[in-house]
Amino acid sequence: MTFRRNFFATCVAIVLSMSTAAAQGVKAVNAWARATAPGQTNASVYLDLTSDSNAAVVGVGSPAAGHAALHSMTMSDGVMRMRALARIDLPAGKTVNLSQNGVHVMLVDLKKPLKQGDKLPLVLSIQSSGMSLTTLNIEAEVRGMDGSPSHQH
Ligand SMILES: [Cu+2]
Repeated sequence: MTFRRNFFATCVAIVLSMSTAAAQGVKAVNAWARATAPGQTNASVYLDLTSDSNAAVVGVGSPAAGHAALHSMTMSDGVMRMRALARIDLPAGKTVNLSQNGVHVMLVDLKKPLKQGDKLPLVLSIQSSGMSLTTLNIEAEVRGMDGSPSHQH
């Protein structure tokens, strides 16, 4: 079983690295997530995105999680509300911060806990203004658990 699992993980890694390159003109920096608390199986990932031309993030995935989604979060009357987003627009030349406004990447069903210093792989689907789709592979840095508490769903 161990061998089969490792073999599968290697295949996924190769496929992901082959689809890199692409997503011309879109830069992702400062990608990070908090280390998970014991028993926590979901995580929010934050990053800053800048596109040379009008584009949008239209999907997200991660080999480290069973499911990934684009989310927005708002507080109203002290209650945290989460909403799935179909897309995050990236206006030309403007840096979009996922974290301000509560927009984040949500990972659900983490395959293992996130520990400080880990690299967390993410694959973003980017749609250009010409409607073509490309993928952008990034690695988020796992930071310590200090700071505001991560939310649960
Ligand atoms: Cu969320």
